[in-house]
Amino acid sequence: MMSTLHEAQILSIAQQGEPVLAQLAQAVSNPLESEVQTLIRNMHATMLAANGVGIAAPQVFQSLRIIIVASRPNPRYPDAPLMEPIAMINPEILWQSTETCLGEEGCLSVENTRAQVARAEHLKMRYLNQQGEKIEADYSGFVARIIQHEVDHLNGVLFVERAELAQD
Ligand code: K2U
Ligand code: ZN
Repeated sequence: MMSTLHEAQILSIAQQGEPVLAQLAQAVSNPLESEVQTLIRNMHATMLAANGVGIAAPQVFQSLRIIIVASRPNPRYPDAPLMEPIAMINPEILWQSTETCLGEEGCLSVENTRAQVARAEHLKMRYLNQQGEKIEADYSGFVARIIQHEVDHLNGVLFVERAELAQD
C-alpha cells in the first residue's frame, strides 16, 4: 500500500441501519485522483484501528466501489495468511467455484454479531489496483471470504443477510 506524506485519518464506521450500507455503490471513474488516493489511505487506517481484516468504502460513508483486503492470522482464523493489504477499485468477481465453505464472520458495521456464512472457496477477480493498473488474480480460502464479504458491502448486502440459520 503506497503511502505518501499525508497523515491518515480514522473515519467513523457506518452501523447497520445506515442507508449507505444498503445502497449499490458507484464505480470509480478516475482511480488516480487525489480524493480516491486519500480515501484509500483513510480506509486502511480506519480498518487497522478497528482490527478489521477488510473494509469497504460504504462503511466509511463513501458509496464508491473500493475495498481493502488485509488477511492476517486472527483468533477465529489462526492459519489465515498474512498478506500485504490490497486495495481493489471497481472489483469484479469473474468466476467463483461452486464449492463453498462455511466459516464464521463478523462485521465492523454489525457490532457484537458473529454468524456462519457459506462462501465460494475459490474466486477469479478483476480490479484496478491503487496505481490504476488492471489486475486479474485468483484467491481462495479466508482471503476469498473477505473479498466476498467486502464486495457484498458494495452491493448493499450485509453478512447477516447470508447467515446460515443455526443448525437445530
Ligand atoms: O467488512 C468488515 O466489516 C470487516 C470484516 C471482515 C471480515 C470478512 C470476512 C470474515 C471475517 C471478517 C470484519 O469485521 S474484520 C473483524 C474480524 C476479523 C477476523 C475474523 C472475524 C472478524
Ligand atoms: Zn462487513
